[in-house]
Amino acid sequence: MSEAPVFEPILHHYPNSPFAEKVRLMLGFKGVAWQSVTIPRVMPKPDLIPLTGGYRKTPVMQIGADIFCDSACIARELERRFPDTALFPGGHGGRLAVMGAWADSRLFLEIVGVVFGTAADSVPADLKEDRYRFSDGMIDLDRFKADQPYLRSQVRSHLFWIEHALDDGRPFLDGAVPTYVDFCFYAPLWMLRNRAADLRPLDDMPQVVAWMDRMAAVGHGTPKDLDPKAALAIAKEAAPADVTLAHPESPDGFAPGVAVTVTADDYGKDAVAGRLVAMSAQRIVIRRTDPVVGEVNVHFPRSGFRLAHV
Ligand SMILES: N[C@@H](CCC(=O)N[C@@H](CS)C(=O)NCC(=O)O)C(=O)O
Repeated sequence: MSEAPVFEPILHHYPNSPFAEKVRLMLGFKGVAWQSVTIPRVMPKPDLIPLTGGYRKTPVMQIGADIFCDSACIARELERRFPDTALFPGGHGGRLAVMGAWADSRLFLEIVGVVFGTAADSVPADLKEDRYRFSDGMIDLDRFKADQPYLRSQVRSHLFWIEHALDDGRPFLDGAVPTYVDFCFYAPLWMLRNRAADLRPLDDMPQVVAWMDRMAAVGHGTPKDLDPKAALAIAKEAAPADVTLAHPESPDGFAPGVAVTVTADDYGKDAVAGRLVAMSAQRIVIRRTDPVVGEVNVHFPRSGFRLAHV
């Protein structure tokens, strides 16, 4: 990628999003100066959609006119731009990515099931409905409520995996210092600890609790609040980066230059349309023009995202 003028990362997020907590801590870990835009937790998100072209999940990172969707893509971009204090220390990137993906999908969704199912009767109607629609019925609080014995058994089973991963006294999951997996595992457990405290899920998990305290101590750094409209103006004034990726490849027959849509394959399946600018085994980059922000690049991970011709 060619180096554009230096912009501080802007995180579009809201306080109690676990995937946002994953990214806030990664920013704190890397000691990166960053700016914070608070977005709504349900649709509509009028100051986010002009940047992403339709992707509405939380969080989204903006750097100038480059927009990074999904915490896995954000992590790789932070590592590329700020390689000191590595999230993926040499030679271990693949293994850490596999473990992180398990926490981002399986562990996250079963903890969502426990947290939202336990709170089903007190969750505001707009949030309940929004999440049901957003996930095509996958996030169904009444079903989660009815399925609590199973969901709690799954979370408990997996909490013991994490408890025992720390048995040799290591302070972090991969050893002496935090790596990408710590942030991925911590985020859903942070949600569980804060929002299902009455269930006392960590009472017999002393090593998990001590590790969580170490992770919380990483902190978020010192973000500066930014007005959403100012973030839109930054994108409009900036030019999207020229992107060249190593290992360009297209097993599915797509080539840079063609018109495509990009869609998450799990939930929040809002298609984003644009012209394919670059792709690799790890990333999809499309260029789109928006009346509010002008030309922007929107970056997605390759894993978990579907490309389609328009
Ligand atoms: N794979 C995505 C998942 C993000 C995700 O599911 N975020 C939740 C909040 S923690 C979300 O988007 N909820 C709906 C919303 O915020 O509109 C990532 O890693 O960033």
